[in-house]
Amino acid sequence: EELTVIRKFEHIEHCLRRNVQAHVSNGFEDVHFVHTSLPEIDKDEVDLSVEFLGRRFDYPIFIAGMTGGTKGSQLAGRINKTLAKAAQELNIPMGVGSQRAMIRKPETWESYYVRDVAPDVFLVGNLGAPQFSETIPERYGIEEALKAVETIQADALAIHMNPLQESVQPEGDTQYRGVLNALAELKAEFPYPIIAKETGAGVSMEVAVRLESIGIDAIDVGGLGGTSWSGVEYYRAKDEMGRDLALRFWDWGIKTAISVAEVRYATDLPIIATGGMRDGITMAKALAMGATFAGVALPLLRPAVKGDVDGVIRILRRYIEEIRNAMFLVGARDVGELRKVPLVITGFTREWLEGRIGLSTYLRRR
Ligand code: FMN
Repeated sequence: EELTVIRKFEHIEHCLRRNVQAHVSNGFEDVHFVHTSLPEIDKDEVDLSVEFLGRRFDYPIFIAGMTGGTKGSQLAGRINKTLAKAAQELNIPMGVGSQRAMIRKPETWESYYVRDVAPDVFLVGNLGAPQFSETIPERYGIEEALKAVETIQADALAIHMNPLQESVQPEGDTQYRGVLNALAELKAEFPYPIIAKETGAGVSMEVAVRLESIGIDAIDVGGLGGTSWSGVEYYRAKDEMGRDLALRFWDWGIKTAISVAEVRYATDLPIIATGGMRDGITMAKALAMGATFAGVALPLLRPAVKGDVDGVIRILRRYIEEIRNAMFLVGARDVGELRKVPLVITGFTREWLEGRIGLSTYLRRR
């Protein structure tokens, strides 16, 4: 019972103390804008707002879910409230971390609760896909999903798909049988939007098509190239076998840039491009490729553990100004226009996409 709680605490420690990022890029270095010497717009008129699930947001950045339910609840509560204050100030959405600890120990609910400091923020709850597997006798269903959303007055629920992380940790939940079916049943009854999210290994077009077919409302691609959960598990491993396995799979997955292209090509779902998004030019590329948001987790953790709201906002404002500048330099007045600017795709990303999708069709209709 204590395990889930302690595990989350260890994750945060390793994320702060070690390098837990992928050793490979998220692919956006293969995506190029074409500089425009005559943008024919004023930089001041660039509008960064986006629409998502019926709401308007001032900026195309999503604070990805990280925590909740850690030991004593103090640390997690501080992180979530700090992120929430920044999200409220900027009018951008945010997620909380896995609410499994809260389902098990309802008294930890306050560590996920941010409505007192962020009354208007678009808040996304979080549960894990394996908990819905038919293999688990006490599997989650609509009751747990409602509890996750309503206890914290969230606006939507994220279901994280993390088979990579679970498969390389000793106590991992590697039951994934019947998850799609369970999510289809949940979606049919559940009154809130559901976002399916990966956690660092990316979503393929085949998976995206299945998620769209059961009515999932959006996909956070959570691609390879940022935080590596195998990396985190490598540091947590208890023996050599565990370390070897985690190390071998450290860079497993679909890069974020590639995942965005695949999901955009194969579905009409709104996309959150998370995974190694560390600057505004990269974020602008993700938006141009068809994402509605760039999602960020790890870079915000350090100021958030200190309760440094200004520190979180400073990082986000830097991204925002870099996105704005990139949009000006390609003559895009808003994110809609950004999706129509020419993009050049080279290297590994081009090769991958040529093998998997109609690259020119995708580039035309992204
Ligand atoms: N994703 C989840 O869906 N549930 C979680 O509980 C969760 N916990 C996380 C804790 C930490 C400390 C970090 C850094 C990430 C966590 N994530 C979790 C994954 C992030 O939402 C995100 O998908 C991933 O870290 C990639 O983004 P990044 O490269 O910007 O960190």
